[in-house]
Amino acid sequence: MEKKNRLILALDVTDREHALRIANEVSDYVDSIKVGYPLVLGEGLGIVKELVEIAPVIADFKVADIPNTDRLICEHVFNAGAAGIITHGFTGRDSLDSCVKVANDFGTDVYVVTEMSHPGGVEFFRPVAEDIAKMAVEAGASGVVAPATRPERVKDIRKIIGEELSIISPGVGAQGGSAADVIRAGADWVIVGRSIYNSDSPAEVAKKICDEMNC
Ligand code: O7M
Repeated sequence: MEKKNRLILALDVTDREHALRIANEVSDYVDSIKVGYPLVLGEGLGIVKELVEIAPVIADFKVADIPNTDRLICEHVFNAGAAGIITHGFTGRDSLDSCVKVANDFGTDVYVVTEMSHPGGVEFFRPVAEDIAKMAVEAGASGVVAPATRPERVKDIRKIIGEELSIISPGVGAQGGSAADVIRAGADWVIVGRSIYNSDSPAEVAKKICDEMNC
């Protein structure tokens, strides 16, 4: 993913017109659009083909299955035009290897969730987040997902993964995190949804977040 604005739009709206409107409005300020279950269950995977005309798409299916099922999911997503996919890591190395292999065949990216941003994200993830980050490096993933709500954890995870992998970081705005703080802690991109798509002026909010990160 080309690093220009450091902002990834989390497009968790559920209908096509709304999704395309928001995506078009903020396209100058985002490096990628993250599409997940809310929009794909609402409109089908075909929405990815439309959105890639506006910006590169990362498919957030938090893939978490056996290697064969993971392979099938990744193939569908990349054939639909996504430039990247988000997977879980707790399913183990063989599952992650399966996703990375498909991504390498397509020339696309895999991002692995380490610790989640919501309060419950510490309950089970905290003790294994570092091990998942290590595994992401060993498996040749492109990057990891780490919480903007806990910049100190982003710092910890950056130490483990080094400089080669990217950190994409959700939790800015609606979940309380600060874009500038988490970029300073070592994130490469922030992922922002509600603060942008629920705003009356999505482009203005996106621009403001980009300006904040100019740190
Ligand atoms: O800005 P929000 O809170 O409206 O949206 C944040 C987006 O990031 C939303 O799509 C979540 O599903 C996602 N997300 C988290 O909020 N926390 C996480 O720990 C992980 C993700 C995510 O994108 O995982 C890949």
